[in-house]
Amino acid sequence: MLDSPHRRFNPLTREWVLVSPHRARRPWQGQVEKTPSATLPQYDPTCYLCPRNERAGGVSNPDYSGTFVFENDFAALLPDESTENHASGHPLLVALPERGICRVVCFSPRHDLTLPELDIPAIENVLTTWTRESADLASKDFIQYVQVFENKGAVMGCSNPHPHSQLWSQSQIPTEIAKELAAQTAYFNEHGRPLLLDYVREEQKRRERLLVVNDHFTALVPFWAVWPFEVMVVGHRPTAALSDLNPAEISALADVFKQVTTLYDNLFEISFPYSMGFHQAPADGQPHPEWVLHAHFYPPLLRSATVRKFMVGYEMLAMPQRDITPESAAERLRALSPVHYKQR
Ligand code: H2U
Ligand code: ZN
Repeated sequence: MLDSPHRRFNPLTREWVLVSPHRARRPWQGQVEKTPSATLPQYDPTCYLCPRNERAGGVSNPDYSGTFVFENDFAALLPDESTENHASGHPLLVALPERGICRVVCFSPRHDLTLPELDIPAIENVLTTWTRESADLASKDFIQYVQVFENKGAVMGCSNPHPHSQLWSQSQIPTEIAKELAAQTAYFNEHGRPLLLDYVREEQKRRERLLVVNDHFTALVPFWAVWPFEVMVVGHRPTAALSDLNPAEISALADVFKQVTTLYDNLFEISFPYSMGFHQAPADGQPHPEWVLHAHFYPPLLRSATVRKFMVGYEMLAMPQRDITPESAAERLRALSPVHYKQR
C-alpha cells in the first residue's frame, strides 16, 4: 500500500497519526528491554495476588478458585464526597473534585497463566467477571464511566506478573471516552448508523488489516493504529456495555481474545506486553445507539522482544508517529501459528 510518509485520520478520536513506513529499517543502539523470565511458578508465596497470601494492606486473600475481585488497596479514586473547597479564585487555575471506585480482578489462582494460556471457559469467566463488576459500578448513582483494563508486563508498568486487570470507575467521563463519544454521536446523527459498524464492514471487504473474525466480533489492526502492533476488537452490533452481550457473544469474545493474545505471544515468543481495555459507553443513564462496544490493545514492542517503540520527542510535542504500516503489522500477525508457542 502506501510506502511514503503520510498521515492517517482516526475517526474515533478525530486525531491524526504520522506514518513513516520506511523508518523501521533504522539502526538501534538505544534501550534494550529485559525479557520477562520465561517460567513462573504456579503459586508464589511472596505474590500479593495469589490465593491465601497477604496483601500490602494486611488483608489476606481467600483460597479462591476462579476469578478474584477486591477493592484496590491504593485506589486512585475514592467514593467519599470531598469536603474540601476546590475554588482557586482564578479561572486559569481550575480543580474539581472527582469520586470513584477502583477494583482489581485476578484472572485465576494460577500465578503463571496469562490470558492466552487460559482455556476458553476460564476466559469467559474473566469476561463475565468484568461484566458483573462493570454493571455493579455503573449502577451507583455517582458513577458515569467504568474503565476495564489490563496492564501486562513490566514494560507497561504492571506491578506484579500474576495475571490481573483493573476497573476504575469515576464520576466524570474521561478524556478518551469524551472524544469517542463526540465522534460516534456526530457520525450517528449524520448517517443514522454507528461509525464502528460501518468501519468494520469496510474492513471486512478489504481484508488486509483483519486478524480474527467470528460470528460476533472482529479483531483488526486499525487503519489509524498508533502503536506498532495495535489491535482493536469490535462487536458486530451496537452495544453500549459488556452487560449488553448475550452468552453466545461472550463465548465469541473469549475466542477472539484467546486468538489475538496467542498471536501476540507468538510474534516474538515471549509473554507479549500491552495495555488493553474496553471502551463502554458512559454509564449516564442515556441510550447510546451510536456506541459499539470495543477493546483496544496497545502493545509497546516494535521490532523484537527487547526493542520498544518510544512515544517521545515528536510524539509528545507534536503528534503520534509510527514506523511500520498497519497493513504490514497485520500481515505479520496473521502469518503466525494459531497455537501458543509454549504448547507446541
Ligand atoms: P498494576 O499491576 O496494573 O499496577 O495493578 C495492580 C494494582 O493492585 C495496583 O493498582 C493494587 C495496586 O494499587 N494493589 C492492591 O490493591 N493491593 C496490594 O496489596 C498491592 C497492589
Ligand atoms: Zn501470584
